[in-house]
Amino acid sequence: MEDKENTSSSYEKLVSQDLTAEDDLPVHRNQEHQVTMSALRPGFTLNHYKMFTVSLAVLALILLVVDIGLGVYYYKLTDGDVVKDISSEIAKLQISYNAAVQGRDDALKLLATERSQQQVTRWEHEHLTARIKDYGNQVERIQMDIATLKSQLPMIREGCRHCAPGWTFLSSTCFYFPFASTYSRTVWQEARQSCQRLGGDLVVLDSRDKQVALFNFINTFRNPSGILHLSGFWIGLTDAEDEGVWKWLDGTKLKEGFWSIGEPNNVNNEDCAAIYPTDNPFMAWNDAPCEFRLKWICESAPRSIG
Ligand code: MAN
Ligand code: CA
Repeated sequence: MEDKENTSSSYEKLVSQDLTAEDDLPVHRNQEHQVTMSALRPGFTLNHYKMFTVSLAVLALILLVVDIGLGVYYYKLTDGDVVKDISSEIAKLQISYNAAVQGRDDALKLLATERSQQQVTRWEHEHLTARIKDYGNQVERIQMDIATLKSQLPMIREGCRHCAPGWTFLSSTCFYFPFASTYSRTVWQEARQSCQRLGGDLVVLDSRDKQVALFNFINTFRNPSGILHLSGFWIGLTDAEDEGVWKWLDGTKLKEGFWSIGEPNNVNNEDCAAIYPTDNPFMAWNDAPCEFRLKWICESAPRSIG
């Protein structure tokens, strides 16, 4: 109360002073009056403070509400369903990612396996192509063999009709070729007896047809690395009775001989003749010592056709 009275009296003093001074300073009176009123009016200042305080309180309340709201929102973000959903989504994405990586690795392994398999298939293809070519060559050879055997069929069939088992029908005659390993080379006389035991005799080559037929046959057994004078086959021709006079076993004299160049030369008391596999069917005979051990060829008359 004392303050209010002091303030009120001070205010009255100031007003009276102000009114007194108005006459002395007429020029600046209104201006100074305004400044003094705004700065010193006590009722207006108090309201202003009250309003200011209320405003501050309201602002504080608003900030508090906003703060609580942010807190709630933060709680929802950090501990609420949204975070849970995001974590769950991340976990799902991680699983999907792991599955995709696993799938990629599996696909890479499969690709490597497929490439390896493709390489193997390529090698197999090359190998099979080479084998097919080889088979083609074999088929050609087999077809040629079949054609040869077919051409020999009539001869074999005829051989069965006209010759004893094991004998070959060639040039209208039955021949026996004791070429098997069970027959070792032997002297001329023993070869002849062997043929006789089989029902024949050593071969008589008294025609070009027979000479060519037998020459071709023995040439299939030619051994170029063998010893030449041991590669012959005894035939039924000898000059043992009369040197230089060659006779067949049936007693007929030789008319046309198919001697090699320089033969017969009788260089070693050579009274027996043999046929050799050479390059010329009409130059294929040699006279050799009858004690030489050679292979031989037998002949027998065919059974009559009928
Ligand atoms: C060589 C030649 C023939 C002879 C034989 C066997 O091959 O001299 O004339 O018959 O040897 O001695
Ligand atoms: Ca000779």
